[in-house]
Amino acid sequence: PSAIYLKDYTVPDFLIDKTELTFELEEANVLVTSRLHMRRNALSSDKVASLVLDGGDEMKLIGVAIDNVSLSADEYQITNQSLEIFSAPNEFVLTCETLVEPQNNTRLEGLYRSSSMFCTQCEAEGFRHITYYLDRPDVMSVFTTTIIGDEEKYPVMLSNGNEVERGKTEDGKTVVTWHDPFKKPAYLFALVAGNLAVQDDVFKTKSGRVVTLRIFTEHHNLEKVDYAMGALKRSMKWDEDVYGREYDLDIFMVVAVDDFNMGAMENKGLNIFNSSCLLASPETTTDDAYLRIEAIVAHEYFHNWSGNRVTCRDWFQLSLKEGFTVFRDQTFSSDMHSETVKRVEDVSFLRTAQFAEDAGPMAHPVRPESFIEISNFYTLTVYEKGSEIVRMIYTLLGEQAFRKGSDLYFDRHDGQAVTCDDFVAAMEDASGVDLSQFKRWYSQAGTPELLFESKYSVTDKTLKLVVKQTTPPTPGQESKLPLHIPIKLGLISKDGNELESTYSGETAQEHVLHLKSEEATFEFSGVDSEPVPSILRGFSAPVKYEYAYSTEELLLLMSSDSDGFNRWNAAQQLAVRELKSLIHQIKNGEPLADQSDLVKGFKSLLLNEELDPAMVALILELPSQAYLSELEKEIDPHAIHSALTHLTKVIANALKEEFSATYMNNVESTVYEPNAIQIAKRALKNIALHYWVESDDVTALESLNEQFSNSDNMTDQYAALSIAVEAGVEKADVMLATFYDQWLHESLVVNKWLTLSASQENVDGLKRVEELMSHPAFDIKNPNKVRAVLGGMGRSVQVFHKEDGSGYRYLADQIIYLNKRNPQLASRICTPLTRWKKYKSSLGDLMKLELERIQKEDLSKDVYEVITKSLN
Ligand code: HT7
Ligand code: ZN
Repeated sequence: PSAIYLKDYTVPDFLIDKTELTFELEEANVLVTSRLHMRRNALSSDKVASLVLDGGDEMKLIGVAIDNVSLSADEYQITNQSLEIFSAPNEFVLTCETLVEPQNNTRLEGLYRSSSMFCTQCEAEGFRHITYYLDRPDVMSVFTTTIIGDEEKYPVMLSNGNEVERGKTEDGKTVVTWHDPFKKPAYLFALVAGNLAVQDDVFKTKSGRVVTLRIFTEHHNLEKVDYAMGALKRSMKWDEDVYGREYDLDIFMVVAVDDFNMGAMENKGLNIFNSSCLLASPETTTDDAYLRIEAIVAHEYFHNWSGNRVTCRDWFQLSLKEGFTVFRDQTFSSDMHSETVKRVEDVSFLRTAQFAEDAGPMAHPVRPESFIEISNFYTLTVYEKGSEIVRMIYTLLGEQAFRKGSDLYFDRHDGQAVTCDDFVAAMEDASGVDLSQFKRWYSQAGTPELLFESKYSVTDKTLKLVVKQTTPPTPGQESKLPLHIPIKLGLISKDGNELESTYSGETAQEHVLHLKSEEATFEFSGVDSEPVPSILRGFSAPVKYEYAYSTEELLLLMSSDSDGFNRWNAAQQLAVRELKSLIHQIKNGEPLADQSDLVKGFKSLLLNEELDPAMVALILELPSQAYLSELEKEIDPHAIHSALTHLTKVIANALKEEFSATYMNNVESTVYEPNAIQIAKRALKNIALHYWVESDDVTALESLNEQFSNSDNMTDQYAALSIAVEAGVEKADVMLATFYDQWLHESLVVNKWLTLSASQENVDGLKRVEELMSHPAFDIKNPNKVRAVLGGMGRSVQVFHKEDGSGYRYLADQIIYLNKRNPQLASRICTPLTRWKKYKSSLGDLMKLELERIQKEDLSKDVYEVITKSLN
C-alpha cells in the first residue's frame, strides 16, 4: 500500500451536478443503479480523455452506459479500486448498474446489514463500495434516491432529504423516492431500510418553520429514545442561539443501529447512530452515558453546518469539520451542565489519550500531510487537539469576534468544500487578529512543553515570568518552530486572594499572554505581595508545563484559585508527585510512604458542605493508570498499578469516617434524573463509597451490597459493581453473575458486564477473557462487543501486561482475525501494542514481537499502516 500526500492535491477532472440512485433491495443482494449527470471541470488543468471513478472490487458491475448507450468491454476497464472509461464527452449522463451483497459486508463500510436492517456508512470512502463514483469530498452533488423493497420486510425506507414520492411496482413492492436539495459529497449519503419503530416530535425554528423530528429504532428499544429527542431539541435551539444556525430541511431523522464502527454519523438529514450512543433509560444507562449521548447527538446535529453545509476539500482537512464540531459540542455540554466539570473531563481525556498519541509512532499534525488509509486518521489529534485549536482561536479573538468569524466562515463558504486555511482566514478577516504564526498548530505535530520560572521583587512590586517553549520531535518532523500559545494567567496571594496586576498597560486579575518565541519574559507590575501564579487557566493551550510549585502552593491553589480547572489541576499535580515517588519506591524495592499530603486537602474538601459536589468528586479522583503511563519516561504498568492501589488505601484509611459520612449524606431518595445536580451527588457518593470500601472498615461492604442490590438506576448499580471488581472484594464474582442474569436481555448492559468481567485483576484472567469471547452474549460481528472485551482486558494490568506476553499475544491473535473481517476495527485495537517503545524493555520487547508477527500477515491497508509505522 502507498501513501497519498496533501501536496499532491488537484481539483477533480469531472464534476457531478446530479446523482440519481435506485436501490432494489433483495435478501441476498441489492441492485444499485446510478445516473450521474457529469461534466468536465473547467478548473482542471488535466485535459485527459478518460474518466476514472472510484469503486471497490467486491461490487459486481452489471452494465455501464453513457447517454443511455451501453459501453462495450473495450471502452472501459475495471481494476480492484476503479472503473476507467477511456473516452468521456464534455457533458453526459453516466449510468452504472452494480450488484452488492450487504449481508456479506463485515467491514461495516458502504451498504451493510445490522440485525435485519439495511444501513450505510459512507464516510470516509464507503460510497465507492455501493457504486462507482468520484468519491471525494470536493465533488458535491444533488442526490435523488429511490428505494424499492418488500413492504413487509422494509416498511421503513429512508434516505437523505425529503420524501417526495411513494408508490408500488407492478409486483407489489413499495417504491419511495427521497430528494435532498442541498448538494453534498458522497460521504454524507445514507440509506436505511427495515422494520423499525419511530418516535416523532417537532422543532420550531427561529424563523418559524416547523421541522419534523424522527428517531427510528428496533421496536423493543422505542421507549429508550426520549432522552436523545430532548438532546436533539436542545442542540437545535443552542445552535440558533449561540451560532445563529438554523436547520434547513423539513425533516431531521436519526436511526439507531447495533453494528457500527464508530459513535455516529452526520449524514445529511439522516444521522445514523451506534445504538450505544443513542438509547437511554435510567435502569440501563449510567450518568456518564447520558452525558455522552447528549454530546454525540449534539455533535452530529452541529455537523449540519460545520461539515455538511460547509465541508472539507480533501480528507487532510478533516479537522476543519471535526475539530470545529467537537469544540461546538464541548461548549454546548458546558452550557447545559457545569463549565468546569466539562473542561476537566475534556482536558483529562486530551492529556491522557491525545498526548499519548502525540508521543507515539502515529503522531501526526492536526492537518496530516500524508496517509495510507484515511480511516486511521479519525484520531484524537484531529478531533480533540483540533478542538483545542479552535478554542485557542476563541481565546485569542474573544466571544464576539469569534462569532463574527464563524458567521463569515459559514456565509462565505456555504455549499463549498474548503480548507483549514479558509477557516482561519475567515476568523482573521472578521477580527483583524493576525493568526499567521498561530497556523503552525495545524501543521506541527507533538505536544509543546513549557517551562515557567518567576521572580518577584518586593521593592518594585513586580513579577517577572520567564517562559520557554519546546516541542519534541515526532516521526518525520525532527525540528519544530515556536508556536503562538495563549496563556491565561492569574495571580493568587499567599492568603488565597486574587491579586490585581498591570500587564501590557491593562490592570486586571487575569491576563492572556501571547507566547510566540522560544523564550519570553512577561512583566507584571502593581503586584501587592508575592504571588502564586495560576498558570494556563482553563487549560488555555494543549501543552505540558512545569513550574516549581511547593506542596503548600499547590494546596493553596487547590483551595483558593478562582479558576475551577486550576483548583482541580493543583490536586492532580500533588497526586502525580506522590504517585511518582511511590512508583520510584516500588521500582527500587524501598518501603512505601504511608502518609499523603493529599489527606489534608481531601479532608477539608469532604468537610466543607458549601462546595460543589461535582468539583469535590473530580478532585478526589486520583490520576488514572493511563495518565500516569503517559507521564512516565519508561512505563512499568505493574509499578504504576501498585502505587495507585497503595495511595488509594492510604487515603481511604486516613479518611474512612469522612468518606462514610459523605456517602451517607449523598444517598438520594428522589426519582432518578440525569440532571447536573443529581449527577454531581451520585458522583461524589460513589467515589466516597469507593474509598470507603478500600478502607479497613468492613461495614462499607454492607452499603456496597445494599446499593448493588437495591438501586433503581444503572449509575449506582454499576458503580457498586465496578467498585467491587476494582477493590477485588470477595463477592465480586457472585455480583458479576447476578448482574448478568439480571440484564442478559439488554445488549448494551451486557457490554458493560463484558468490560468489567474482562478487566478483573487476576493472573489467570486471560482464561476468563477467552471464555467471554466464546460466551453466548459475545458476537465478533459487533464492534461494541469486541471493544467491550478487549478494552476491558486492556485495563487489567495483570492480564494484558502479564510478564509472559500472553496478553499481548492474545490481542495480536484478535487483530489478525479481525484484519480481514473488519479492518477499521482491527486497526483501532492495535493502539496499545503500538506504544511498545515506551514500556520497560521486558514488556516492550514482547509487544514488538507481536507487532512483527502481525506484520507477516496479508494485511489490510488500515492495519498495515499502523503496524509499519509502529515498527519504524
Ligand atoms: N464524521 C463521523 C465519522 C465516522 C466514521 C469515520 C470512519 C469510519 C466510520 C465512521 N463512522 C463515523 C463521525 C463524527 O465525527 O461525527
Ligand atoms: Zn464529527
